[in-house]
Amino acid sequence: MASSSSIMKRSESIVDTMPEALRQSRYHMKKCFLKYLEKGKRMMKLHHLMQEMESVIEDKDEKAQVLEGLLGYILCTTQEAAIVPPYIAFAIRPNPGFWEFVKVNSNDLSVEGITATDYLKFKESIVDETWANDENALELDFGSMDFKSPTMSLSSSIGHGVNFASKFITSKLYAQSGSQQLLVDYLVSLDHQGENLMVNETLNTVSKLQAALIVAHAALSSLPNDTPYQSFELRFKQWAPDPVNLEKFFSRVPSIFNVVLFSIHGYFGQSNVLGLPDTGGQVVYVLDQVVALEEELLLRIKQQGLSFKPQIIVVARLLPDAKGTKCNQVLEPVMKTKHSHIVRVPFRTEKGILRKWVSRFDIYPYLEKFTQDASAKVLEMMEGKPDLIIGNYTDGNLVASLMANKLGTTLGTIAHALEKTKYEDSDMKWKQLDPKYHFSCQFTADMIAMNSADFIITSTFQEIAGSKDRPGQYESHEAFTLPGLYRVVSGINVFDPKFNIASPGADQTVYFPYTETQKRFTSFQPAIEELLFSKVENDEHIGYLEDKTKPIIFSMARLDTVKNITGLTEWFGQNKRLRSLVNLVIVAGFFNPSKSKDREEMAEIKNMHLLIEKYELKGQIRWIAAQTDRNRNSELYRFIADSKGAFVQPALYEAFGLTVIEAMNCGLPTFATNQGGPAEIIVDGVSGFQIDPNNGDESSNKIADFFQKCKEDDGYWSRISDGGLQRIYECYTWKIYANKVLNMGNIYEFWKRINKEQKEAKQRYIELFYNLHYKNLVRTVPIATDEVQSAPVPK
Ligand code: UDP
Ligand code: LCN
Repeated sequence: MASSSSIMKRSESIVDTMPEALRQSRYHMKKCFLKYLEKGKRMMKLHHLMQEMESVIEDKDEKAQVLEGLLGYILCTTQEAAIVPPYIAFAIRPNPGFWEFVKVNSNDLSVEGITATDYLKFKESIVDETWANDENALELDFGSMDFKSPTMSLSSSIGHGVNFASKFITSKLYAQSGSQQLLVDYLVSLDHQGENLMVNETLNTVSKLQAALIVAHAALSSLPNDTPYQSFELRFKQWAPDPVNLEKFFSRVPSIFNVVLFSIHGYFGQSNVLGLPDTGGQVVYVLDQVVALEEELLLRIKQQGLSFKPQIIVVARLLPDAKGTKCNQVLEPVMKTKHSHIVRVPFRTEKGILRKWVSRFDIYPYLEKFTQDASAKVLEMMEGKPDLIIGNYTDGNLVASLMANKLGTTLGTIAHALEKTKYEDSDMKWKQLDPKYHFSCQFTADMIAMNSADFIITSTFQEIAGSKDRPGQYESHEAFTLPGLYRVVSGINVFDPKFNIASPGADQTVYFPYTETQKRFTSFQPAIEELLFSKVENDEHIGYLEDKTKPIIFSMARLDTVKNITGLTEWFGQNKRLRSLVNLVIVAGFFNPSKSKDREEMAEIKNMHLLIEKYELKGQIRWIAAQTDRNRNSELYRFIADSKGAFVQPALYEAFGLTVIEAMNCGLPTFATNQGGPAEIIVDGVSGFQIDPNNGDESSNKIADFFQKCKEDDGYWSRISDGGLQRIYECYTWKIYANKVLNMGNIYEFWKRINKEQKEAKQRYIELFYNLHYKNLVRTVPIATDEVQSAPVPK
């Protein structure tokens, strides 16, 4: 494939270079474009474009020539094309966060650069021509209020918003004397339950504060008390703000004591919940996050010389129909913390409290009432407003944004997954998908929360701006269309400094290396032996392992289609070499499809059974039902490490992938999908391996090669295991995370003040959108009813 640098200069745009590129291959391109047009109006993805091009250019050398030229480069950076004869419009993404749109006339191959808005209209005309041409079709332009706000410009800055904001604040404080007053006002405003924390009203101007600081410093310094100001004036000048010191300064400012987190859907609890529908990594993430945030808050409060107690509340849904979990309890202390609680608030409808679980896709009708009830509860428990509100996932983010807006609190949002990118063309096909998934509500709620957020916490760069080949989850919200409903011409800008990467970790008191033998939870060993090796088939495990001496490849996930556990089972089934080297152990779902409430899970369960039959896997596979005890699970990872095995995470797409870092923390060499977060966590061949979930042969051979090499090179397995651990300690710990997130809370509180006017204008726009549009969409989602009468809420 041609490299862009060899054929395109940085300054050149696609619209400038495409005419020449088409001219060079005019004969083939005309044929190729005719082929594209053959089926009439439609959308085509890159692989379709390539496939059809390859079918048209038969000669191998000619094909290579086209692909190696400029045209090859342009095509390879194309994400999709919209065909409306005689035109073909291309959406081209030369680099993460950078897009160009061009329209080519297939008759004369003339090229015209078009705007994102025109491209969207072009796409819409494929499914709804009348609406596409309607001059009054609703267009959303969240960027229109951002014209005064600073944004970043390089792909490499994406996700480092705090650095950018610190630099910007520094230069503003330095350059404009008036803006220093903003900082003074901020410091004066810092209080905790009415008690002034930093400076009092008598020091409410820059000059008064400066004077006071000078006196304070003089008193504290080692200089004799009578030393004249002039003799240390120069040193004071050197203390003028710089971005690094400013960030440090903000991390010391006592502005956060009370934090509210929202994690609403699913079963949110501390035991027996994992593996239940909609209940996966988000729960683990939020609980670990609370422990880490509390620890960091306590440390900071101590460093600040204060004696306040922090308070963290996680607000989740109260589920009377708790299915053996504690999700029907209103209040529950968070384990491993002293000052943090889970507070559960029920969903209320006209008929009373809803008892049963509802899928995250059907959750919208309950959220407004939930926000009101949750806000009242939080204000009562905290005896005042929180200092920071953080949402998780669409539902939690929406509720967090409504509450933060009402209370004027700084808002952070987190999206463990944005559903829009999970389902191909989910925006264009929204009408078709809405009865099942209610994407119109979900994408609208996402737009509202993202734009309300003062900062957005992401786990990886990929989540924001994707990789070279694949747009990021947030990037896919920059411009998109729901034909017939609205067209988003600027949804979110990935160069906005609100984006920050703070990757989670894994609880290291649970997930520690297999070599730390004195810490190991040895009491689980007999149960694990049974789980893996007994020949009995029951509700907990089916299949068996004939040769117990072989290393094990292990995978654990919810049985969602996207997790691709069935894909891994099929790769294993098809690869004789791999089967001769290792056994396969899967922890996922359960075995009876009729017991599942989840549409996708049912299909995956059936498929697992079919694959075990088809490839005659019994004797080489052990399929274990979902496991809910994380201590035992951690020992399972370590047990597999003892067998010199590996962990495999084969997902079609994974936003982050907590199992990947759990396995790596246990010292288990890990193979993980190259689609999404794991591609950033693992440095291929050094701290683990990346596998392509869309290329089963290549992936299963890569795993087989590893085990082959381990046989030939004694130290190989340990080198990869150590590489994984090193990577974790450097980048993926909760300590690093908590420090970053609290810095965000501090910096963006001030940032909000210096960008007050834009923030307020945007919020008005969002409110309008919420009231006039979102609420109507919510009315289309059916309200669930219980078969039995609603019960009183337990205390
Ligand atoms: N998990 C578990 N039992 C299972 C499946 C998963 O305890 O049967 C845990 C797993 O250890 C991890 C979390 O659930 O902590 C899954 O998080 P991940 O980020 O891998 O995926 P998600 O489910 O959030 O998409
Ligand atoms: C949800 C997911 O799908 C995972 O990729 C993440 O690891 C998890 O949440 C925690 O953020």
